[in-house]
Amino acid sequence: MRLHDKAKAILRQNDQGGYTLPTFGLYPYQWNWDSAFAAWGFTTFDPDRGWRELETLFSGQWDDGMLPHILFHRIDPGYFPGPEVWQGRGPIPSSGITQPPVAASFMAKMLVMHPDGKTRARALWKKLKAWHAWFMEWRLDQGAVCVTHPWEAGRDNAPDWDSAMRTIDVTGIGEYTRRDTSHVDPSMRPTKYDYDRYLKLVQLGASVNWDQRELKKINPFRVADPTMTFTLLRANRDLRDMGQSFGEDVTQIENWIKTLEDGAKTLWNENIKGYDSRDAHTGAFNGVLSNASALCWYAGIDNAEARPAVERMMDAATYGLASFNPEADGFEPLRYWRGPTWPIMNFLVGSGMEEMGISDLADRIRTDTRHLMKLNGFAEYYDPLTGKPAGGDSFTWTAAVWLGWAGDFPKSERGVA
Ligand code: 9WN
Repeated sequence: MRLHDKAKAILRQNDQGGYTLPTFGLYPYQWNWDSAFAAWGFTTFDPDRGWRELETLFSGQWDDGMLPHILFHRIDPGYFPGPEVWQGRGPIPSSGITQPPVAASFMAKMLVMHPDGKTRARALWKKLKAWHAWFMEWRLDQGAVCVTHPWEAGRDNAPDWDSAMRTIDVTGIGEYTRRDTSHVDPSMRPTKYDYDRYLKLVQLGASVNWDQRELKKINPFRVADPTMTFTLLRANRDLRDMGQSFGEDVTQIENWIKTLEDGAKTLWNENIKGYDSRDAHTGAFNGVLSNASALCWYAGIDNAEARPAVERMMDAATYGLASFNPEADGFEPLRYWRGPTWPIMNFLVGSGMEEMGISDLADRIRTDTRHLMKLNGFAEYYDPLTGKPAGGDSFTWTAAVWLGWAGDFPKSERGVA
């Protein structure tokens, strides 16, 4: 089977009728940013199914605008923590945290690929705006966007969180059984130390019914993060442009963009000459160069000073952009977000570079990403030194990245509008 057809087949196989699993077994629910990638991937060959993915995702939106990171449509004992631990308070069972807001940006691409979807896009636009407003109300620190749980950034065990994780007291979390390590090799997953803290943060959130005002007072974990800041900045630009074309008043979104542009500046760490995460409680930078540091171009920030460190990271890997600087202590090429290269991040970074005219690096990232898939299929992530596939396989968002960007076909046929 042609790789292109295999990619489509993965989306079809993981389709649960209205939403798509990231992969069978390991992730048996609908995940927020995975779904945005899935919607875009579907739109390359089945636009109606693409729009439906986003509509199902927003059917789980909370009344305060928050869009959960997991929607538990049908209970599956193969994943922990499930809805009984999270105690989300939305219209359908869900987690209590969110994920990087990439949905508006994928919707903008979908609209270019399928202009007939305009009526559906207009209905989603208002929901997207409510979600972005929630971020702007609850999650800013000096204009940068904070995460309140490592899972929110989508980069679960990134070294960015290490120092804030040390402040979490896990006394009394109780016994629990992880499920992830029964699906994939434990050496590729976060450790028990990490999971204890992930769970404690869930228990804390549930204890205040996920009230953001209360949570802000009691949560030891609040980190201003480049993933969230750059994706929200980009998403607001796309939301504004779509809003203008729909005849909406976009003044408020313009103000959000200015706030986030200023906030992004506060993530620049002169010591590492790169964008870094910052503990909102202590004000201290974490000193971490990651693939999220390279999302500035995706956010429309053309900072020439950011290029050398990113290029060095690329030179130190064989394939793509590692999730953590390969030259740093603690780099682990196969452990999740502490080293592996992730096609979805390669797409966000690479397409951002492409748009901002940094074509040499963009081409490198795209070519590397294509090679990884040609050599080793549609894995969750890959060793950036050897290309070895790791984590879950037949992965939805990896297949979507092939269909929309990395595949062997001309730019005019790609989903990059
Ligand atoms: C927790 C689904 C998700 C991705 C995240 C990735 C991983 C979950 C987990 O899988 O996180 O949300 O259980 O490990 O880190 O980015 O959305 O693919």
